[in-house]
Amino acid sequence: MAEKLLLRALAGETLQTPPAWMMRQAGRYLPEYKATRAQAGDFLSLCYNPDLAAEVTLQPIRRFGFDAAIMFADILLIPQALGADLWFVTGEGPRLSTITSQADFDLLKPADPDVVHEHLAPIYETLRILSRELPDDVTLIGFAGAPWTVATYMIAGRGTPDQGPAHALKNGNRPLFEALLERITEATIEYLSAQIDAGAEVVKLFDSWAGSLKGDEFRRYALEPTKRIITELKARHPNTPVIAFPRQAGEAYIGFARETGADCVAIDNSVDADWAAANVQIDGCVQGNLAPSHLVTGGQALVDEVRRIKAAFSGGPHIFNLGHGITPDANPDNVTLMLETLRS
Ligand code: 1CP
Repeated sequence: MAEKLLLRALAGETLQTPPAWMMRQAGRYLPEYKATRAQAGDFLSLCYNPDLAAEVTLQPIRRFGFDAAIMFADILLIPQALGADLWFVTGEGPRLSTITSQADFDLLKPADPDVVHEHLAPIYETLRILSRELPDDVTLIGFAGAPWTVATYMIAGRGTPDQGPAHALKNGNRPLFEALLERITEATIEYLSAQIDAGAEVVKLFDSWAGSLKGDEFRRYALEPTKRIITELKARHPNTPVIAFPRQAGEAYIGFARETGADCVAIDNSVDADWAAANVQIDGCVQGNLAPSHLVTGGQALVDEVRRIKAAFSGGPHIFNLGHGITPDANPDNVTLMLETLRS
């Protein structure tokens, strides 16, 4: 059997048709996802139910035939494993207990492997089910949030437009901020390593808020923790590729793979594909970068943009994806059109 397309692209091969998957491909734009979620009760119950989490992971594979499946879970399960309270407010998003003082931090659990694994055992079970049930040509992706992005939620207790509370803690109590980042980094290494043991063939680090760190702070709090996680994972699992997604990094995408050891850099849609091909793809595989809004509007504009991105990256290794997650108002028919265009 030929090696899976996604793994070939990650190994640096230039393919005529790039492998494709979508961020948030299991999500609320799919009626079958909404049905399974209703069956689970709420979002977190879905994440911690291995049979149902595996089922929603498989739904977009069955419907569309993507080249990769990303396990269904969330980046905020790590804070919960460390002892933070976590709940989801329907229609609004996640809520967590906040960390703004040393006393808050002291309540967190240590990042010991046993602590992490005890809480996250159902996620590993989801991966084991998926390893058995996925079609032979589909690659299984595990993931975690990057430390800075996870910290922004732990500090503020919710999603924030400008990550203001996290910047305030960083500027006001740097030792505490750095201790929190360190705790998350250690837990993330154990979590991703166990995901690989449970069957993840690739892991991805989501640094969704990397773009709000500039200059030296981008290096210290986005690039360095990513590098540390990848270095440790490569020591334990030398053959497992890592995708890094420092979203909205702009110019800082240049050299990010080289400096962190990532096998692939995922780029958001604020960056032009021709620019990324010239400046980022020179170092290896890139993933991206269709604007999710095209899957709402569809039509000729979608077709033209898929062709343009495919052509821009055709000179090197490329994984076709969106620049960010698909939105709940997207039309599934546009996903079909996207893949037909890409593969024709
Ligand atoms: O009600 C629902 O069904 C909730 C919507 C939802 C979904 C489908 C959330 C809540 N999480 C998820 C799953 C999820 N989250 C996956 C599963 C796999 C897939 O892609 O199909 C993944 C990889 C994530 C990662 C994630 N969660 C990120 C990083 C990627 C990104 O989108 O930037 C972030 C920032 C989160 C936090 C989170 N979880 C959910 C929401 C709505 C948010 C964002 C909250 C905010 O900032 O306001």
